[in-house]
Amino acid sequence: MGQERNTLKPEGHLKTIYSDQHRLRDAKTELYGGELVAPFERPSRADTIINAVRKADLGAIDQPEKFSLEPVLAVHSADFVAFLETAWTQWQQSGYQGEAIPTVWPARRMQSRVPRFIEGKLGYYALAAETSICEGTWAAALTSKDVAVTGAQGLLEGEQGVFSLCRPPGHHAARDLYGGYCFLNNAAIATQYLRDADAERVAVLDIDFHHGNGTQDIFYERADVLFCSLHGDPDDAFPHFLGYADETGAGSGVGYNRNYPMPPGTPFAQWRDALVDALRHIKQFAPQFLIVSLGVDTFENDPISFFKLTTPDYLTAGELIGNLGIPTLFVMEGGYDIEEVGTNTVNVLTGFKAACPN
Ligand code: Q9C
Ligand code: ZN
Repeated sequence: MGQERNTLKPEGHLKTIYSDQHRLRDAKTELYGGELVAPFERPSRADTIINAVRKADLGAIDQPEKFSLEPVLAVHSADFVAFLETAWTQWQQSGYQGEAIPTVWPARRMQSRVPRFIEGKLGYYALAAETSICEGTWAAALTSKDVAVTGAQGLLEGEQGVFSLCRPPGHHAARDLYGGYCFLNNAAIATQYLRDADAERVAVLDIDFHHGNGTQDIFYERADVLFCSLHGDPDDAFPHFLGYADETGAGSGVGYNRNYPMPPGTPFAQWRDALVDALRHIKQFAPQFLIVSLGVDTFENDPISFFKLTTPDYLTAGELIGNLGIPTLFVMEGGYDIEEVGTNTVNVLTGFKAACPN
């Protein structure tokens, strides 16, 4: 693990990685309820969160370092990455005036070839239609990945807790799929980066309201990465087609995937019991590092979700995670109540810090 593991860090320090390049992702449209609305996943989310981090004085706020595509290609397919890189240009060159939204998919019994034309490509690589691609999307996604990998680098250098304020989020993005507001899977990229450094086992705990289908898919056949996700039952909640309790892994990964789907109206007490159970399995797994896909769309006032967590509950959640004493990287995912997204996020980090002083 290198000598740097013993480097002294200031007491109670939790470093944040942040870049205002997230603002390059500023779509005008989201297909929602049969209308094109202003996206829920908007720049003011990250602005509110970074302001709350500053106010709480959690620790240093660092700019990300720039990383190559290597850590991205360790998780995503090269054709998918090339698609994301060029999608906006191709869409514009086709003469369309609006933002790029898929309208056709390789449904059951159809071909799974990659079509030449952008309309076909969008459907091939999209898992859903709400996530419009616009100018600046790829640049923002690349920086979001840098924020995550810089956070992982912090863990390798001996930090006990780091917060990567990623935007756009990542956990719905699979090896060759985007959607659910996600393009590159920041948490999965950070996880693989730690594995490729010197960590034998890494656990991913996904507490965003939505199932982390992308992360699950990426690590589904692997025993070196334990994935646990607490989320709205896919019977009722996005992404609908993954996240059931009987998805426990495949091949050598059997037993290394755990889903905790919960119904509409789930209160903190029930959610906390699921968290405690997931943490018990993570402890048993004894990972060198823990990645938390941190979404606060579990909040009672979240506009697109159906759990009933309250602002103080996030302190408790952070404390329970911190009690594990595992070096932890928090990677920002969802949370759409702009008013409280900062306070709720910072409460998780504050609870963690209190339970797990450096
Ligand atoms: N009726 C993340 O939180 N649409 N993505 C939901 C609800 C997509 C959420 C529609 C939600 C994606 C990172
Ligand atoms: Zn979410």
